[in-house]
Amino acid sequence: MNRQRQTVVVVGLGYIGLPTASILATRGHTVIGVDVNEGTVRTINSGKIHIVEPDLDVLVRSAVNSGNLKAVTAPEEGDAFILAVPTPFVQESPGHEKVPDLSYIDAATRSIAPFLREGNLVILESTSPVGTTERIAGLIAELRPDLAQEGSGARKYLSVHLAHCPERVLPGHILRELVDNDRIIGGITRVAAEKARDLYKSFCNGGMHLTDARTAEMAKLVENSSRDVSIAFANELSMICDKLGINVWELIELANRHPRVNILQPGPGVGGHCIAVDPWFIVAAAPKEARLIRTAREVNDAKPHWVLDRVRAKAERFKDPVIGCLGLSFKANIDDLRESPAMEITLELIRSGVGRVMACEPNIEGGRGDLPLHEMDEVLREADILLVLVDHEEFKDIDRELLKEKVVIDTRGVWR
Ligand code: SAJ
Repeated sequence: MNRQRQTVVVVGLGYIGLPTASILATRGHTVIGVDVNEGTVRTINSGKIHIVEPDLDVLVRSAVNSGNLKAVTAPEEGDAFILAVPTPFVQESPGHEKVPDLSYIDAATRSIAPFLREGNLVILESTSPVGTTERIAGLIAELRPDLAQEGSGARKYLSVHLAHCPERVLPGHILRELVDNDRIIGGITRVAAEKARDLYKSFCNGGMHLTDARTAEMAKLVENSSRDVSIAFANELSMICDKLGINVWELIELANRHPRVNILQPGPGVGGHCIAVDPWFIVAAAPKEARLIRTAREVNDAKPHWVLDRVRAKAERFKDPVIGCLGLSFKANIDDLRESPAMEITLELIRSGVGRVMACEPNIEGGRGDLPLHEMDEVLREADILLVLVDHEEFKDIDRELLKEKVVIDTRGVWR
């Protein structure tokens, strides 16, 4: 393992940047964490965290206490720079295409450019469309012509080393996966990939797979698209089975007994900030060719509307229906509401006045904005329609006797 200590500047202290900065600091590197949000910087410097992730608080506290991690609002000089900023998409109105928004990456690049020195390593970790690492190289060459070798194509002969090393950790298990997962490391040059590998080796036990930057960018997009397509297949099956009067959960269980079949689980839609976003980057780059990837996105995005139609149809039977929404987060046993289909469905039920909505989210205390939350017992007592939106552990052991008088719409197969 390479133990060479470096000064690492990590730009963006969110779900990926903060754990990465902290783990680097606890492995002996001097880490300068940069975030534009002053509140975030203050929180981290006091040894606390602004996001929810198991054990991250302990890691950050130990990194800050060691003196190796400090958070600041503007970059400084260092040996290596890691960019871990968001890459959302913007909805373009004319063709309703969704295109990647690279403004955070551009801003991060501009912010580090004045501090770059010859021989520095710059790593892009943010999930990015193919060509983004080259774009960063171009931007650096433009902003710092002194770092581009005279008379050459600036991108190719930049005297800083550039690599893409996409993050692949699963929210809820970030600290374990940061250490154990394999890494794909795509360098603009081979030397860049090797330098990035040496840095990751200081905390990562997984395999290191070196490639070029474009392949690494595409690999990350493909991983999440592959999962999206598989979930879309399960979601489509659930709608077909509903029409044909077949229990989709039993069907999938049986089909998965085939040695080469592994169907995923249907749900109310696909949430989170990754799988529902990244496939669009492929569609935007190759709209004619990416037909399956696009359709999968559309199938998954349409699922919440299908669920809403089913609730509306059942609600018609009641004069003043009480609808109990069980779960709001984007997946089981977390409190993260980003792009959550459960949240989308619950808010739409409230907005369209289908009935009185009682929402229950065991992982969140109190309420969420103007959405009051209820205890599970209360919802089970009062609801006419029980809508299961997330397969939280708490819902699995509910006494089936309590469900007998209810209309149950179980989008996750919790009570299959
Ligand atoms: N879901 C289903 N059915 C399934 C599996 C998932 O409906 O069988 C839904 C979930 O309920 C959730 C959504 O899909 O709404 C996404 O959840 P997830 O657990 O599949 O993935 P994320 O978004 O938490 O994390 C993914 C991971 N990617 C892959 O597994 C290929 C993670 O490794 C990535 O690092 C992360 O995206 C990311 O940051 O890109």
